[in-house]
Amino acid sequence: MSGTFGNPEIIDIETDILIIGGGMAACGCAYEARRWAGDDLKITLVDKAAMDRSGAVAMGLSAINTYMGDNAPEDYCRMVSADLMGITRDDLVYDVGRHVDGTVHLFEEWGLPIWKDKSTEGVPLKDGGKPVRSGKWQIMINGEGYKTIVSEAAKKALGIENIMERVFIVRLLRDASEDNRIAGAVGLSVREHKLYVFKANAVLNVAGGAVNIFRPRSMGEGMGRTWYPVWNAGSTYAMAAEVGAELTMMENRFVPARFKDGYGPVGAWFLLFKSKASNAYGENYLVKNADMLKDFAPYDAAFPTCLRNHAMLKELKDGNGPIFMDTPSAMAKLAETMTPSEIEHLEAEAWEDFLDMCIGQAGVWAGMNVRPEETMSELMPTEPYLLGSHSGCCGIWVSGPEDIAPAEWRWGYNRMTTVKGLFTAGDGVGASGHKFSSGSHTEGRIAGKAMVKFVRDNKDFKPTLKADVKEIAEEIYRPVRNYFEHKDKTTAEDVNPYYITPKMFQMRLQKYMDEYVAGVATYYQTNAKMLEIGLRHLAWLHEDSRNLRAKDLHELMRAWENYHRMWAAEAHLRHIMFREETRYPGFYYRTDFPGLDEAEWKCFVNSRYDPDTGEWTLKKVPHRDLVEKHYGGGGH
Ligand code: SFD
Repeated sequence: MSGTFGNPEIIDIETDILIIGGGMAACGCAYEARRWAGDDLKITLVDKAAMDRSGAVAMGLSAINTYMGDNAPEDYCRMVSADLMGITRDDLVYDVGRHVDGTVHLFEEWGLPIWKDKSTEGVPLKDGGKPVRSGKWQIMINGEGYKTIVSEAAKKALGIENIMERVFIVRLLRDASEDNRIAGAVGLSVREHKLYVFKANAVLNVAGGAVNIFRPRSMGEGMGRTWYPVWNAGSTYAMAAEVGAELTMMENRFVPARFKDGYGPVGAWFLLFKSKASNAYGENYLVKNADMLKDFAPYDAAFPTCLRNHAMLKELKDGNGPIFMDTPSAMAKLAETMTPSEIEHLEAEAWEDFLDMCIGQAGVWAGMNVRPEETMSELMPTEPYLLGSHSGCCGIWVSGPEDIAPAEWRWGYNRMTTVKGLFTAGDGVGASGHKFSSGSHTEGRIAGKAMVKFVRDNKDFKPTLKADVKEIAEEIYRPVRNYFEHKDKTTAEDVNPYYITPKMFQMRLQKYMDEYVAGVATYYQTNAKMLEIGLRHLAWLHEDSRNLRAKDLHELMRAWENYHRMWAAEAHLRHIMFREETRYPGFYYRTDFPGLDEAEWKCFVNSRYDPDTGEWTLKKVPHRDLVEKHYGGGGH
């Protein structure tokens, strides 16, 4: 690249449907859209990584967290609402619930090994096989190869010639002749000196959640270790916001309590192995702090994830940490009724739980001489993550299913955003968490079907780009020019007054978010004054984003990833600023509004960035329950 100062080859691609991302939702869309499209529509999928191992399921998973089985979708709506403090879209949640089992049956057909109860060993789920449940909604799998299996089906559906890997989409493109209409997207190859300009009739924006916008607990040599994947860089939210799509519940975040340092998931330990967590003195912190949780009635009855964190944080702040997961007692209890070979199998499973989906945790255990049957492990609330598919619900405001969404939640095609032709799913859809891997794939399928209909109904649309492609190319390659123009002005390349490395830019963002926007530094607390300062810093950071440098294509991707992180962070901050209550204690606290305010704030918060004026507006959107709610005993 040296010497060219960034004039990439520009390649134009026209397609009917463009899928941005290659994760669970993207794979679902690819499979379903192809089924409905027949052979006359062109569908193109673009992933910044390699689909076999891209996205949150890259390492694999040991459970599928959403499988209805004998449960009713209405109950699923109740559980999701209870866990997310009452503000969710029942239409969207129900829609996932009624279709998700069909998706899991497909996974099994494609080769995913699903654990079965001994009584129905070898019988597929769809023929009456009984799954091994680790909880009311979760089923156990041998999921090391989960993503490879799911992506194989997507590749087969689309044909390898319609899949582009290692292309990072930087921004969506609006149409020149029709207002508020999507027309395509532009992305850079992270392998070749090429820029791709896509024109499309419909676009699915499914690039995952946002990780590393807050300073992570893992620093130095552990940097890069997080719970949700570091390669979820907020692209979904940033790109949607930049073209004026309405966002919803961006104040919501997820702060998982996980095994310390390795970020190992706790689900199987709590639910399958029946392990218990306590403070340093062996006290059950949920029982001990039950009275405190009553302040958040009626939601306390179901022990939502944020309130469990709230109790844990109280112990940590009171000096009663660390929090321990008592793995030895749990394993000893299970072993009471087991033969030696069954015990050996149990011990293997304890390790496999991590080897299936969080290998780093197995590494921490091995490196620290931890034997789960002998040694307790610490749990820790992590840095915050933005996501819409796991135990969080931030994302984009979408049109609901035709048959059940009330008029105010339906303006077109299922899962279409407020920008015509732009769809989303999985982590992208707001106000409907707890979809997980199977639900995200399902939602991708739902969107895929709707997109085919949209394209057919709009078959005369000819995308024309509002933006000037040459200017965009200049802008996207600016970090490369910044580098080549200035690199020789100092002796240490990374220390240069004329540019900022993506890594340093990221650290600056993380510091602001950590210190002003309720990160771990302040025990997840913030107030209006702190947010004001945080916003000011973000505005300056935005100005400085023009000075990002890229010394190679990999760093060019890093530069734009961090640009996306910055946008997602700003949306998060603005929403927290707007919602004057503490709806999610344990995830974040507005210390100036420490209580729950049902009368004023039992509503969605939606925001929109106007791409023509550069102004953000935020508003309250009335909430309603479509399924009757009772919060006692929900649990998940
Ligand atoms: O243990 C661009 N998840 C769990 N789901 C379950 O069903 N069971 C579990 O056991 C779960 N757990 C869990 C989970 C995730 C992780 C990381 C851990 C543990 C450690 C959640 C699911 O994985 C999650 O809900 C879905 O994967 C979400 O799907 P989707 O499609 O919304 O996001 P994705 O899969 O991450 O895919 C994103 C894709 O976008 C690409 N991409 N491509 C082009 N241009 C750009 N700018 C892009 N930016 C990103 C990515 O490469 C990727 O392909 S447990 O906690 O409960």
